[in-house]
Amino acid sequence: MTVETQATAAASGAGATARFRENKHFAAATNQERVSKIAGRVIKAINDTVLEEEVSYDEYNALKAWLIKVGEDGEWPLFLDVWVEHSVEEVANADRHGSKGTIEGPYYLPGSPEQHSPATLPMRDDEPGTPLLFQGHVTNVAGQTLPGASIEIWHADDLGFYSQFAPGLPEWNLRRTVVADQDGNFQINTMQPAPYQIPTDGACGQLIAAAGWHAWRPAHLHLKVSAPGHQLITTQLYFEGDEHVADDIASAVKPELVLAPTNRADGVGREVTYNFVLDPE
Ligand code: MBD
Ligand code: FE
Repeated sequence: MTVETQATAAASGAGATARFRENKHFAAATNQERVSKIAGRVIKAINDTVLEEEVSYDEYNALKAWLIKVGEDGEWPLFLDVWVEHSVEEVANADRHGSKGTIEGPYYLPGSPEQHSPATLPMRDDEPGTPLLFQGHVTNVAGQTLPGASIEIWHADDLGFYSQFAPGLPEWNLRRTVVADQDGNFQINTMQPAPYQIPTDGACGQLIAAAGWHAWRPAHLHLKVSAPGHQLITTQLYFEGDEHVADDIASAVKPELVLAPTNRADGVGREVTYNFVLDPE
């Protein structure tokens, strides 16, 4: 048994909650009209559900106990990112003409070590999985190369664990900020990630089991791509043939984001090209 299999929902949830508090600085809600309208609609949607489904006291108390447990397990970031963030992202990126974005998820960490392309993500000597060369270039919507582009990349290992959210992994395992060359080209060597199951032993897992759903996300690379004068895009890339591409628990797959890697001529793993297009600021 590797150390990663000792990861618990409560440990990764506590980590995700702590990182959210550290890293996300947002203005307090000051627009009373917006708060009243949005909170009012959410409360009404819950009440409509109770009335239409004739929710019992047993069911109401099960909900109350479960909501308490989501907090105790630190799983509010996980719950919201899995079941709500995709709609927030759809609204936020509706006007973009460049590359498609998708959700950030709960396991991003700012400040990963920087490396100029060609780069190799930090990994263990015996990192399991199939080597993957991920390459491409970064342009604006007119197709012009963007010097100074950078690609933050993070992903789970072959067992589905993210560094700093599971015990026993090197601090920045499979996380890097890659600086593209003067022509906006990048080459990143990593391991192809595996399909990913969200923690099953916490409150979110309890809901999934109780509802008879599944806990899987397709294998994915997470990315934040930026260049001076352009809007940063937060996205994910998936892999053709993965059964969960059509059935992602987080509803975060878009057809434009599915890669089809091929075997490398030198026999060492797989390679794939994906080009990013950034919208102007
Ligand atoms: C993940 O790795 C992820 O990307 C999302 C959105 C939710 C849970 C775990
Ligand atoms: Fe993820």
